[in-house]
Amino acid sequence: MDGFRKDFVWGVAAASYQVEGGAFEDGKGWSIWDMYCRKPGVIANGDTGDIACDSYHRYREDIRLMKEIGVHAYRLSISWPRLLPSGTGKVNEKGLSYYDALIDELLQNGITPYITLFHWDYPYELYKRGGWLNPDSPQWFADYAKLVTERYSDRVTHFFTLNEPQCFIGLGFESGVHAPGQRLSADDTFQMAHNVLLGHGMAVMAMRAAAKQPLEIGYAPTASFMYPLTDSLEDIEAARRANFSLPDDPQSWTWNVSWWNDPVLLGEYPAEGLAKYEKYLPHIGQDDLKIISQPLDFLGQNIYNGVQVKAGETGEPIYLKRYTGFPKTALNWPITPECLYWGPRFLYERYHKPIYITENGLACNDVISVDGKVHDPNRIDFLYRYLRELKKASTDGVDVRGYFQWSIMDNFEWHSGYAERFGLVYVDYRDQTRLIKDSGYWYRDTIACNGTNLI
Ligand code: GCO
Repeated sequence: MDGFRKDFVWGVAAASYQVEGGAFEDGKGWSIWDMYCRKPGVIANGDTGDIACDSYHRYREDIRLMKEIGVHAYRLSISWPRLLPSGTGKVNEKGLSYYDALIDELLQNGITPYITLFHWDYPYELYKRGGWLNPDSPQWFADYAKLVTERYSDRVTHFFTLNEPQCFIGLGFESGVHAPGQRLSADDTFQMAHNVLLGHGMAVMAMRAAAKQPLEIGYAPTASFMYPLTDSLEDIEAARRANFSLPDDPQSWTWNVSWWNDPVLLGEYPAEGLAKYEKYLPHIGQDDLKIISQPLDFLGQNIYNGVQVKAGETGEPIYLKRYTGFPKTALNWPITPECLYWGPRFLYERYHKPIYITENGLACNDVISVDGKVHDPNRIDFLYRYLRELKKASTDGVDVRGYFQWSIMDNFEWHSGYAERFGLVYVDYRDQTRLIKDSGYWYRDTIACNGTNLI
């Protein structure tokens, strides 16, 4: 294929806690993020998601802006404790109605909703019961997935189960810089990870059973992707090896692709990890892998950056140092467009699943200029370079179905609070006014020509 498929999905993404606000309205229960943000000193500037972008009230305006940009799809997440204030049991009808209205508004504007079930705002009541360590936690998640499906699958057909398990386990329970801010042992984090994966599989089963029409279900992990220094077979193999290998440190093991993807897509934990982490692993039940590897329709993948690799003497990956002055974003993340070619390619070659890029973007120090506009040439340049790589992947035969830019608007960037601006739309938090940035108009033009401008 030359370039992107004709029905390529051009989307934008956001997540409930980062944009909604309405944190204590209409019967919503507390999430671990509502709690965590109240802890002194953990979030930049003492920010919270209590109000965020106030999308709980302003979603119509948000959707109007999406329409102006011309996006085909919106990847949103549902706040679990808004639907189930205690995480299980009693349902909050007002919470359900909020997403009814949001979905209907999207559909009326010709924008397809892609729903992520869980983007980190875990119900606090379940956390008090042990959260993902509780043996019932997979079932809790499956019950929630069933509720979502029963309510919305008449209108919504695309779902992702989990967003970035690497982060919500690694940052939440290993390094402790995200909610709930714990530092647990490797025994605990491996147990949690297994329960999370079981939860994913059980949710998929529950959704297929409750669906009112055939659904397309995927998963949205993240990764930093290694890309080869040259096109030599040796360098490519070294980069592939690096991408699917596992970290040695059991206290910081969650940053990897294969422990999270192989069980889901290949039905087995990677042998390297089974050997390396043997003494920390939980009991893995006989049918567990069958449950975890429920057939999926596609793989979602969040990709922001990567590391260049070359082959050493015996083919081993050598991670290359970046040159002085290497391009970086406002968050000091390296700008490495090649990861949007090699990431999808390596994933496709290993898992043979259609791919959506579920997140990609950058933080810039955007300001409203004297002319009243937001000029963000760095974001345009970044998106141009990254999307050009993704287009090349598609041309080279990788089944890339769509791309969700992160994010439709500036929002609550976790422990960085509102200090980092990731949006195509600028948000003035003093009064919640929204302004499409130059990059938003550039994205509109790119969508309009299906990426033929990416040369
Ligand atoms: C993710 C993150 C998003 C972040 C974005 C920028 O899914 O990666 O959780 O919520 O805001 O990645 O850091």
